[in-house]
Amino acid sequence: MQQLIRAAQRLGLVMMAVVVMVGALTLVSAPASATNYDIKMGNDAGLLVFDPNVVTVKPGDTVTWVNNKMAPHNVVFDEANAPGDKALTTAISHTQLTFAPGESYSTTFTEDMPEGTYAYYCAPHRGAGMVAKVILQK
Ligand SMILES: [Cu+2]
Repeated sequence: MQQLIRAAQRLGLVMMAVVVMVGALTLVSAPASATNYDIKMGNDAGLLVFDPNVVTVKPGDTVTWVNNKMAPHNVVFDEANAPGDKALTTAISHTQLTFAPGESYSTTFTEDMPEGTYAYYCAPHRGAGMVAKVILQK
């Protein structure tokens, strides 16, 4: 009988250890939830702006630019106004013009990208003030 009790106690300890370990693993491996930010190209009132024109993202987050009004638009990141080099700003730019409403493209900001403010503009409307930024915060 005592042996049985001891065995049951040991089993209880093992079960507790398993629960604690699984719990710890879950806490460590839980991925930070990635967020998607939609940015309208041309706001609802028909102004030549990105709306919103500033978004702050974390690594893993995605920014999606959606053609809204006053096309054509595009998204050009400028290495002079970004923490990354030309290769990076070229890689995250979308120079192809969008014409149709609802057309979109996305960029995911990743852990290997330097933290900071990434300024971008719409090439056809830069002079009209269609400029904006993505702030990558780690
Ligand atoms: Cu534009």
